[in-house]
Amino acid sequence: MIKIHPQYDPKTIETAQQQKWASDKRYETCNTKSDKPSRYILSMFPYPSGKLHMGHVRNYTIGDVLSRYYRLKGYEVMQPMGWDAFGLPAENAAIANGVAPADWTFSNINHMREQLKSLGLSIDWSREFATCTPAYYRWEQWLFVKLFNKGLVYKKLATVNWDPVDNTVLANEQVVDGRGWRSGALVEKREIPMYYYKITAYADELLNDLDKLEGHWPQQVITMQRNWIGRSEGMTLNFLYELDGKPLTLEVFTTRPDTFMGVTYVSIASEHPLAQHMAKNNPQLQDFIEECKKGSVAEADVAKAQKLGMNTGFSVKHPITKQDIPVWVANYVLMSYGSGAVMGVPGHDERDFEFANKYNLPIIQVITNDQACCQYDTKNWHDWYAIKGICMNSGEFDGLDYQQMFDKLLAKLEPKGLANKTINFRLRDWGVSRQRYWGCPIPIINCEHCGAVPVPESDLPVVLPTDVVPDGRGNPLNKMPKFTDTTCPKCNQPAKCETDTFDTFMESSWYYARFVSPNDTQGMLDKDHANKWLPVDQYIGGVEHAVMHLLYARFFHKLMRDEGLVNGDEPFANLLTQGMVLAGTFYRENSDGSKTYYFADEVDTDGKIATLKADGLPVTIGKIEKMSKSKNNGIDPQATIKQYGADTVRLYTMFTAPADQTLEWVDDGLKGPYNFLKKVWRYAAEHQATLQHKGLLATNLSTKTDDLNQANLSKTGKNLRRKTHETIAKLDADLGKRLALNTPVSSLMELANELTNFTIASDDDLIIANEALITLLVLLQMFAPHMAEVLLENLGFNPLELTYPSLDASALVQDTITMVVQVNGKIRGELEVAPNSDIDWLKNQAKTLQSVQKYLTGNIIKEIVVPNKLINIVVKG
Ligand code: ANZ
Ligand code: ZN
Repeated sequence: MIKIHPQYDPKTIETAQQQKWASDKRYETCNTKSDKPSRYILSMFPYPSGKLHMGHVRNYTIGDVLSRYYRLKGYEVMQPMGWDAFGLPAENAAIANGVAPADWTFSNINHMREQLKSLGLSIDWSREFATCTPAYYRWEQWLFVKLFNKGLVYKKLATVNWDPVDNTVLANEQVVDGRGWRSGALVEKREIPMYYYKITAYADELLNDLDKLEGHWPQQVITMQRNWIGRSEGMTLNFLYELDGKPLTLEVFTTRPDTFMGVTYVSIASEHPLAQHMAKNNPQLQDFIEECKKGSVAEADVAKAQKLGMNTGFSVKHPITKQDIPVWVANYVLMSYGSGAVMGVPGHDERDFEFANKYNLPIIQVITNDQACCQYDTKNWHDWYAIKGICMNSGEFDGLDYQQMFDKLLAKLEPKGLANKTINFRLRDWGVSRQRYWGCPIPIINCEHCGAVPVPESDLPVVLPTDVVPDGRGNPLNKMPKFTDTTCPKCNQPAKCETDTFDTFMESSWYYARFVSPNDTQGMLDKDHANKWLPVDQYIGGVEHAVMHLLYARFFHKLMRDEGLVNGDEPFANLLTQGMVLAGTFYRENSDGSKTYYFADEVDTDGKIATLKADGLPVTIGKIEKMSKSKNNGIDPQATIKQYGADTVRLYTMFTAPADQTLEWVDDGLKGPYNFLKKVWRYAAEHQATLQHKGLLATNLSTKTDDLNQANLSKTGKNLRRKTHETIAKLDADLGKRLALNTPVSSLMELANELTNFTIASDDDLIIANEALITLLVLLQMFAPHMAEVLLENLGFNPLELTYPSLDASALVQDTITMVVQVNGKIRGELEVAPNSDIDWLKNQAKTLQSVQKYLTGNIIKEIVVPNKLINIVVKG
């Protein structure tokens, strides 16, 4: 037998264990059917930024604990890992350091893979892939072509941020205060053709299927998805006008047709065709429209921007009152929503009120409500905002409520073609074109004669050249005839390859599915393999991906389903959103108001005051914030693993906070789990020595628990057995049902405490201690896999044969209970008795207690027994 070193030495054992797991391919899974049920556990894959952070550590440890749990429970578990490898940071690094994005990315991957391995994750590395390889992205191109031919992908002009100095399109985050982040040039808006995925065709399904996820996904995420899809029921209404003698209509979308009689103006987007038309003979309006083009195109920025408008001098007729209504161009109207035109009801809409107030347009109250707080007045207007009620100042509609007005208006105008019941979604089609180099090429050939022609399936993939160092001045692919020059597949004339690449959300939308057959060269997915593993049983990731990523992945799943590639409607059966990892901050304020942040190890602090080690002068203790580079409050996982070992880091991140809540990192906190592991190690070593001395085997003793005679066990022995089996039941419920990963660690610590305090006084006691230790180690193996496995192996167990410890329900039964004895409701004594003892016997026992007898000074008129709890004797006299 191997001799256990009594000293816990994480460094040596962790490296050795990791090498062993790699060489025996312990965690590799196969795709053939097995008689075991399967579980697919997936933590969101990382962007290869270069360095693992604590958020990763938390994310991947949660996935790993659950993977190990289900393996013990007899499941075949797949836990894969890959790299979300396209994206802007690689191009920025290229600009800063002159390295090719491909080289930067792959060297980061190599580094981060080693970091991940040092955490001891039970990952199936045979399935690893990076999304920037043609073997992966060719299938994204393949699907694009299929969808293009089905009409689910289309081309449309779109507005982008344009940097006129660098001649490049900027992402929203590259626009800083209206200027290009690199050049400092004022950013312009430009219209360029882009490809769109028709996600709106799936809007209803994406919304309705959220019902299926109820109870399996965090409610907050479901709500965010619902809001993002944003279904609004309302009406399109038409105002009338004439142009060159022709009768025409201007369409608006409203969710409040009940306010139709309160319209005092109509505002249209600057891109609206009517605005464009009016501007032809109106240079001032032309200038204003140009002005609207400036600034960010992000919807949130549009909402925040100051409301600006200009009267076109043109008016339309209200179809009921026949009054003239002025038409304004306004910067807050989005061309992409509804009809790109809004009926202005400043009496009841917040933005319209602000606009009308600014430009002195009339404000009319048309809704009243007895519940409203106060007299309607434009000064307390805000109290009336968004209130539904009864129509007033609305002529023939006076006195009607929302629904009545809705129905009457529709009945009146629909036959004339002036109104329609309309459902609008806030969700927009997904623009997937990016004018970037480091992404998946869009497989389109632009031909002068045939237009946009998809690359034939047999010519896929369109491979992105990797020996390129972008300089930030436009897409380098445009300067590479080797890439762009081609012939049109339709007419065989010279043509150009598209140089735009896909939004990187495309790659992360289906990687979960590719893991089932990562090396398939024949198709996007292998259907049999997909059937075996999908949907993902447990998905784990940050709540920051609650909207976009999850929505796009759900959309892709439905697209792939409709291509016949996967079954089922949803990709992720269960979702856990892990909380952020936070840490304290230390800073000094500079004379210009900016702050210089210091790392925790540069500072001496008692928690109340802090000084900088370098100069001994005070620094300010700042807020506890998300670990970030800008605040210098990140804790390096690698350094922490080096100091304590991965097992301690894993335990610490699991038990410090519930998985879905924020975790406040405190370096000193690592000592607790570290000492716990040391204690378990020492106990196991002593236990092994005892067994060796007696010529016994732990594996052998383990089989003897069934033969224990319950009746003859010592009281302390029974208590330890009960604790052992309570722990088995508790962890099963915590991990399998409640997704609680912090409380199991405390339970294991409690079990270890009882075990180390237990005195072995008999052969039976030794069997019980042995059972407790083996149970502790098997369960601990999920959290601290390196040390637990080494200890189990040293005790003679084969780690490949470990299963979740079986629960002995009889061990949970308490064989005596304490009952309270009262006289006239006051506690006068206690009885140690067997549970469910005979009631009459209990009454007699109670009366024999000395402490009780003292008070039985009169006639006993009543004896009440609450089973297993109390006995109350009522006396009088
Ligand atoms: C009149 C009105 C009165 C409105 C009122 C609201 C309250 P949701 O709920 O998000 O669908 N709207 C319509 N098209 C728009 C566009 N292209 N750009 C900006 N705003 C637009 O919002 C629907 C409401 O947003 C519509 O209902 C319209 O204003 C405005 F007391 O019409 B409402
Ligand atoms: Zn052609």
